[in-house]
Amino acid sequence: MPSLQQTAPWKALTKHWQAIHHKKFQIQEMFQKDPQRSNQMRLQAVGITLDYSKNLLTQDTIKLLIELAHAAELLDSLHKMYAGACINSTEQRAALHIALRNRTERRFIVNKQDVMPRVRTVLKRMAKFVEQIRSGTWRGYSGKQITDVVNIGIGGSNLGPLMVTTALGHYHDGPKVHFVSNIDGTHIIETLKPLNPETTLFIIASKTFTTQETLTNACTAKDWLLKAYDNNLKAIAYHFVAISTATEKVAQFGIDTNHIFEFWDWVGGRYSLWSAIGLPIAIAIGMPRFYELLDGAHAMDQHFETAAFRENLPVLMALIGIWYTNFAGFSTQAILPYDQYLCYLPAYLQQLDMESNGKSVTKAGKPVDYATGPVIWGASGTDGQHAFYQLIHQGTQIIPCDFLLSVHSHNEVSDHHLKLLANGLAQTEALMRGRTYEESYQELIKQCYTPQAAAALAPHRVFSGNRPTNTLLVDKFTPYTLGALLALYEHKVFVQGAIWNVNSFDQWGVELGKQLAGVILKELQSGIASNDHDPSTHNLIQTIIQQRSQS
Ligand code: G6Q
Repeated sequence: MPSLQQTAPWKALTKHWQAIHHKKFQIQEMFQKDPQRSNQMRLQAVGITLDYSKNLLTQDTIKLLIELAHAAELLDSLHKMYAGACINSTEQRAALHIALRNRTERRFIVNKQDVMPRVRTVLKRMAKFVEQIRSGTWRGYSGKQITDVVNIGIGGSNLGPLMVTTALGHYHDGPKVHFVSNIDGTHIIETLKPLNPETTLFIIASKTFTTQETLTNACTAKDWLLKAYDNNLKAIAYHFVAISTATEKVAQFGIDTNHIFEFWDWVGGRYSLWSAIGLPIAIAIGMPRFYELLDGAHAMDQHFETAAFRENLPVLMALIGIWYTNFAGFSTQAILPYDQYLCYLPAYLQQLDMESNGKSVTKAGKPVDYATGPVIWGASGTDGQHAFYQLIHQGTQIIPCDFLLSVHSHNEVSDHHLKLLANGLAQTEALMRGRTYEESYQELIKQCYTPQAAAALAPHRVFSGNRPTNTLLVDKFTPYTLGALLALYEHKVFVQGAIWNVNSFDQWGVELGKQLAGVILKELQSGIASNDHDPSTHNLIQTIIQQRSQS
């Protein structure tokens, strides 16, 4: 395969962007020139409608982007993932999160073995446990029913379950579920404050069971529990379960090995909410609804695998992202869900995308000579409108946005939802339409400004417009549609990684900081700062040591 920049479609796309830019392409004009644009740039699959017509592109752009996908052998990468090949080459692992939500008899093979029997066994064990907790047959050591579940995990062992549990808040009918991730003692102390140890269950979620934050929080939780039970170690078995691939380490920590929910090295942390890592979700909403979440994701997996690129939601969204990142030079992307329940979605997608594609070497370890993963950020609407949207509308950077809307709300109270929808749609329209100087000036005159005052104010009220957005519309954010939506973004990230030829499934960038933190921790504990640091870090360590010794 030639280097990406040397391929014919890449060269054509570079010229194509220059032409679009040069001609001052206006999305609004494209709607006038092509009455079919809105219908043709709209795609529906698995309950999700994607309107991508308000983008800086034409049908020719899509055609060229699809050629780029072919030149980058996307289909081959897709088949490799579905075949359980070792696509996470730096860690010698497959990436088979699709197997976790496989709802058919299909086999998924890793190292010549079908993983599906083990997947189903764990799901059955989860179902039994979830039922015991929710029905109250599982009791704490003193015989009381569990009212609160605290998930202790971080990164992929936290963000996915936290986001989905919150996103499906409407369906909660089990014990209250809490999440502790940060090593900052405040997180666990504030979480435990209102809880009763006798009615609290801890889930220690860690793939490796070596993560400093999780193990530190788990130890604090254990101390808190044992204090309530006069240090009676027997209580641990009633109040602690673990989700991990590292059975021995869990046992060393003191958790009963019968209370371990297993997953496997072919499940990446940020792709793991579909595995036993989803246990807190299932406890909150019940197993049937957890299965619906898997069903939605599975339906999207099938769509991704079988739909032609032109009709393929993840592929199209990925290609539009590549168009902006590599040819237009837009380096960030905003995720704007108009749904309060989806408040953690931007943070979740931030990890999914930035940890997967924030890479600067190819799979072969050679430096890339093109941009890779963009900065992903955002917040739920309408709050963002009163905060950072200013920059999206009038700033000097162009920020492509994904607007996520639902036709119906779980909370149809008075006209809240229509107002929410009106705001979301209005933003996409305003971003595209903009407002000229003349329009601003005339509006001000109508509002009885003097011509002089109107002329002074009008430039501040000009919106350049022509700012690109995708709109994703679902009927309602149910477990099924949420599952489909998350799988859509997972595959979008996969497609981009495949085209950029980076390994989307490793995360070596988190290592160095961890190593250095270990060194600094020893110095903070001993009160002796070494001279091995740069002067800035050394001085900061010194200052902290001095100030802590005075208090
Ligand atoms: C995700 C990353 C990372 C990981 C956490 C927690 O893909 O690998 O976010 O999930 O570092 O790791 P453990 O689950 O091993 O504690």
